Amino acid sequence: MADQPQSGAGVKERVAPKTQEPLLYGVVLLNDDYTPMQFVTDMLESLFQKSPAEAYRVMMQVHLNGRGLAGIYPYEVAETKVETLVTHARTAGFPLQATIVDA
Ligand code: TYC
Repeated sequence: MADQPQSGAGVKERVAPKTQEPLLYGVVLLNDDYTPMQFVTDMLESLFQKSPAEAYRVMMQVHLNGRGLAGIYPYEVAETKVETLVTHARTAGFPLQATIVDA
């Protein structure tokens, strides 16, 4: 049939998926000497949806090793998590810091 596209004649036979998975980024908490352990644990539970045991484990990882992964998100979500975390920390008078890294 003359009207049918012929395979191998420059017609795309496979089409790329229309949606792409978003790139993911890690929110990494940084240690300091002043933010209370309980505050960090509470934020890991409330903002990063960690169980109490996992929140404590991550907090201790940061306390002992200097940094630790709080969660993995699309970039804008990671940015908002950091903003919310830092706002809560400053309001409470603590210097807690977090950074965004490639996941
Ligand atoms: N090092 C802090 C203390 O001894 C606890 C702490 C843990 C601070 C994790 C920040 O991201 C942090 N009170």
